[in-house]
Amino acid sequence: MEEKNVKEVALSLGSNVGDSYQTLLSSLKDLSRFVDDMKVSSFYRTDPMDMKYQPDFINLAVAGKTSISPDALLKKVNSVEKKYGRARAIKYGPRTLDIDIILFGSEIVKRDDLVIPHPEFRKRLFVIEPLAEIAPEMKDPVDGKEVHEILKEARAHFSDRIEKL
Ligand code: PH2
Ligand code: MG
Ligand code: MG
Repeated sequence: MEEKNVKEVALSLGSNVGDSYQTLLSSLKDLSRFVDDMKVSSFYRTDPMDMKYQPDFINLAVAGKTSISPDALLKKVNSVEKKYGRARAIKYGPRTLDIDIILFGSEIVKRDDLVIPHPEFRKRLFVIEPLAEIAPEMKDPVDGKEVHEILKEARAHFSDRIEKL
């Protein structure tokens, strides 16, 4: 593996249908097959955002290294979502497993099927709070801010409940 092609990636995982805790725990094993030096945050119970009237979510973050492309990573995380029977009838609605790519090294991707950095992560405490636990110094390539700074700003603006399990 060529060192220069290794990128640091951040993923956000969430579930609010079925046995969310078990689904998330089990999906981490799948992720560890293609995310190297994987770090896993605490699990958090979080208020649903965007679509309020749905069950609470369990969210966590994963950080690690990879030498595959953003597209290859997207395919792999999509296949893990599918393995746990992901059905997504409604945008922002309930799901058995959602795995979002939040950051991918310094890459900026803007396509219909993939946007990196994740377009909404800066206002989602359920993404930033867990990520700050395991990768506080990871940088948002758009403005160079580090995750701990993004968290400080998000805490000043948002108060959605997130509770460490
Ligand atoms: N995911 C959404 C919409 N709203 N709210 C919480 N708390 N956690 C999520 O993972 C989440 C959400 C769409 O992906
Ligand atoms: Mg998603
Ligand atoms: Mg999502």
